[in-house]
Amino acid sequence: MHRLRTCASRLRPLTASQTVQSLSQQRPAVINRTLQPIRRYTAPVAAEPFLNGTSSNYVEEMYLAWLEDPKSVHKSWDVFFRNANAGAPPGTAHQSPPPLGTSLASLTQAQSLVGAQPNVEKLVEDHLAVQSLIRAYQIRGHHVAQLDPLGIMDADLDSSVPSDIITSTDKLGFYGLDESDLDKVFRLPTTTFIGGEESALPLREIIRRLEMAYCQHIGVEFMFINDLDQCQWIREKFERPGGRHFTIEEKRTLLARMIRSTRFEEFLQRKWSSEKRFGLEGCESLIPALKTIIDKSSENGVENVIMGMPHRGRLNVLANVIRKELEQIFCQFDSKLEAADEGSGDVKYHLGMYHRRINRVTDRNITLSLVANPSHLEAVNPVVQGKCKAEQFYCGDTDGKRVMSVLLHGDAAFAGQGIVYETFHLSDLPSYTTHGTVHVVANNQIGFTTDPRMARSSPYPTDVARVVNAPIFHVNADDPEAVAYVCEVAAEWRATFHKDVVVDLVCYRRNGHNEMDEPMFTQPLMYKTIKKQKGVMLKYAEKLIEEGSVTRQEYEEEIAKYDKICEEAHARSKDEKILHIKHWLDSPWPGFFTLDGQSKSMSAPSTGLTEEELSHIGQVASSVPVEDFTIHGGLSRVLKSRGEMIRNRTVDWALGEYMAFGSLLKEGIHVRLSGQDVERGTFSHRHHVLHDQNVDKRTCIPMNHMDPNQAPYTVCNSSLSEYGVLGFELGFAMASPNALVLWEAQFGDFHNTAQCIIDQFICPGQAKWVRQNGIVLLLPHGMEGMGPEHSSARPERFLQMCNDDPDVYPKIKPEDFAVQQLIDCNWIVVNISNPANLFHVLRRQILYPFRKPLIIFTPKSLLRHPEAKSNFDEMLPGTHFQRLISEAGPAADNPADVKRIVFCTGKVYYELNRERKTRGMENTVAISRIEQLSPFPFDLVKSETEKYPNADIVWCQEEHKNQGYYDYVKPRMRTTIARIKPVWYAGRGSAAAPATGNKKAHLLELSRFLNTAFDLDAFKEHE
Ligand SMILES: Cc1ncc(C[n+]2csc(CCOP(=O)(O)OP(=O)(O)O)c2C)c(N)n1
Ligand SMILES: [Mg+2]
Repeated sequence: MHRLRTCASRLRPLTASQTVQSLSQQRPAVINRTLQPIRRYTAPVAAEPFLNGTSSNYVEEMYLAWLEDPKSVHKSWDVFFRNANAGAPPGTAHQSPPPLGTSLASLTQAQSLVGAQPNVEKLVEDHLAVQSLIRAYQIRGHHVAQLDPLGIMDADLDSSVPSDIITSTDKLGFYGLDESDLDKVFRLPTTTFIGGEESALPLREIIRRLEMAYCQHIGVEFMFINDLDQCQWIREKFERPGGRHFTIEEKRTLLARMIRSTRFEEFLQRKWSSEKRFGLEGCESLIPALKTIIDKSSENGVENVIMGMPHRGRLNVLANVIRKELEQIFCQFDSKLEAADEGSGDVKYHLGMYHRRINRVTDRNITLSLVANPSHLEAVNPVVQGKCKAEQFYCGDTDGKRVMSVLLHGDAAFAGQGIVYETFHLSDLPSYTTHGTVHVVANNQIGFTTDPRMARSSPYPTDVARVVNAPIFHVNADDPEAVAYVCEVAAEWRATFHKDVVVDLVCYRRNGHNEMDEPMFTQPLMYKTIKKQKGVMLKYAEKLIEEGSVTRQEYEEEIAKYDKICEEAHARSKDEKILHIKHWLDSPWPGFFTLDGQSKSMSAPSTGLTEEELSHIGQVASSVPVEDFTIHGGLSRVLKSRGEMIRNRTVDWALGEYMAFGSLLKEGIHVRLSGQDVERGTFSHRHHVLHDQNVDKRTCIPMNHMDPNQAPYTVCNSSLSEYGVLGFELGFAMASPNALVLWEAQFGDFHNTAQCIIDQFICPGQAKWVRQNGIVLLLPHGMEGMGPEHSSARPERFLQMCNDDPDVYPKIKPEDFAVQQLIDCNWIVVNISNPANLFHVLRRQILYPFRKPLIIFTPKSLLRHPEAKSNFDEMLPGTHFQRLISEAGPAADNPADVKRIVFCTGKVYYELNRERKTRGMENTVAISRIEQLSPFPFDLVKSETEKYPNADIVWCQEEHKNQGYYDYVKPRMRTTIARIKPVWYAGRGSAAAPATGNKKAHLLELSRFLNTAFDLDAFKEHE
């Protein structure tokens, strides 16, 4: 389907005498005009009846010009403004224009056409019409731009032509104009740059220039941006006549890049025709597009580009943008090669990469990394942003001038995946902004087999970007120069405004979804057209040959040169005997590992602190470290009670966390805590940011007043997004091992809206990509009678994904047991029952010479529980994290008398303890707390069970039987005791929901399972 695109071409060409001449006065510079403080004048003219809506803008501009220089406007306006300012009543300020005097004799014939109009009202109306016509192109010109290389689809899914875009002369009627107006000259408003040096143009030329700017191979969508300077900037980039002139050298570079992009895919196709590679055919200009963005950004001072992208063209990007050695890519196609590294690895089109090299265009160093990602489309977006933010943070790049992110998208995924929106919403938040991301959409107008009309409700796949006022440049990907131009503008936009921008490369997909896929089943007509479509490289080469920018011989030589490079790399790839996933690391941590990628040692120093350090941190935590700062009365009481606790050498949960963060900061470790309402803490226990009660927005973070040489502490309330923010923090933690990065869920159950980050990145990240990560998840958890939500952080899900074998007792030397288990595990899952253990586990996270994700189920009622406190003695040098807290009461003194050992974890311990006391069973029942659920403390559980030979074994949990920990611990406990005894269950029965919504039922369930736990006959009948 072709729309009627232009009318200028059908209109009479301009004659020399009609070309534009400037009016007698130069227009004041745009910036001066646009920055005028008075945007709404209040002079009496405002009351004129014909001044409505858009017309008032036009008159306003003229009025401002008249104020500056009365001669700068037409005589009739001069008289009008004089009369109006003198107080003429509305409707009477207008007088017919005086006859042209001799001083105006130098005006051109064209001007006199306008000036000679007998009716000034008509003159005003026509000018207003032209002004709104210009505005119509700026707003809606992209709807008729020629964006689809195939010419069969409308990029906006709408074949209608806006009625205010002039596609035939009769459409001039919409504006009250007709063909006879085409040669009249109209003064141009300051909101357009189509005039270049001219301030007025004949209507015919105005339309022609608007079509050139907005309706060719580039469709610019930007008029929704509510910042005038930004709009003016874009208008200038696309409207200025003459456009971007490419030098011969630039054209040849562009062609060379097209050749690499195209021939790379052809090479893979020749060698491995039946292998999936998600080729770029149909969107080959993606490679020059990315290279242009990188060149331009490097020119503007960027040294480090972090990229994220899906499957489409990924190998090509690795080869031709990141410049991964070709042999490393090719050997991934060799199915016989064995993997050298531990872990299960990943398919080649998911792997990441990191490369530092010289940018040949700018001759500057540049580091490029492509972040490894799962199949889950768009999931990598927040991860890239987090990594980018971290890299900016560590190099002190506070405004994103040195480090930037580039995100690539598919059209269907960009429109369909909510994470795109969530990530956009991080883009301008102080603790999450990366100061502008360049987004590139490989818009092949199809998603797998689904037509865009079935895949989105928005006109373009890119509309989501409008929420953050990002300009969107749609471009026909079969026009490499147009592509290169919008990419230059996009990079400049980012460098100028430090905001997001989108390049929508409208292209097609020459093959099926992958190389084995038949597209004709579902898109027969589209693919018939595609089969006839000449490739973009060929088209561009022919254009350059024809215009003499390159000879055919040079073109063929360039092709032969690149083919040879591929062939030679292919030959070398055959020498590779083994696959190294390590070569595909996107975030190396120099110096953290040994040269062959191992942890430098097997042990960690004690996680304890000296008495002085504990007291000092405690003092900071209980004081306001700045002068004249008024805190809330309730907070004063909190700080006072903290002070008392410190004097008594005790800590509660908040202080345990404080001690861990504070000490790490003092040791130079950056700590970053992010999540919803983390600054105060959802449960109002943390208070890491103090707010002056008398001065708006005056805050203080005592943690940053610890020591002059400390590392900075970042604590930030996040947007209400789990998927986006957890992904972001994971990315932040990827950049350096020397930071404790924590994400806290408001309540643990909300993590499931970030499930993809947990399932695809955190749990298997090291196995897939040999990439360690020490992110900490704080997940408030516990059955407090609050109903099905807000209760369970779903421990069963995390435990089910642990990689330790339930049926095998690990063969590890006793002295290495704890550490080796951690090295082998995919993540650590803990449910901690006291503040000292929280303190240790957080410090251990950093002091160990390797990194593992740490999942902590954190308490709610224990935050203020009088028994859930720890003594300084439990945190002094020599103390450490307790994987299991053994019974320490009377039962431990006479173990032979103990009839039952109850194993449990977390908060239920306090309920069990109270019940045991009530029942007076301290001598007969031992209670043992498993604090580190995974890796399972087989060794400690073993000695604990052996200590009580006459006791039966019970696992007690407050969660329902099919949830919580039971399914995880039971087989491991059975393995530990060589299955000589049963492991009984005391807890809630199986259920669909995590908790009852009825408080009474909740309490009844609690008393029932406590009863089971202490009824020594409870399991007799089952034996
Ligand atoms: C979250 C998610 N859902 C579904 C899929 C399966 N899938 C793989 S590619 C694809 C189509 C993607 O279309 P588009 O984003 O336009 O990219 P293209 O393949 O056209 O480049 C789908 C649905 C996936 N990978 N991720
Ligand atoms: Mg697509």
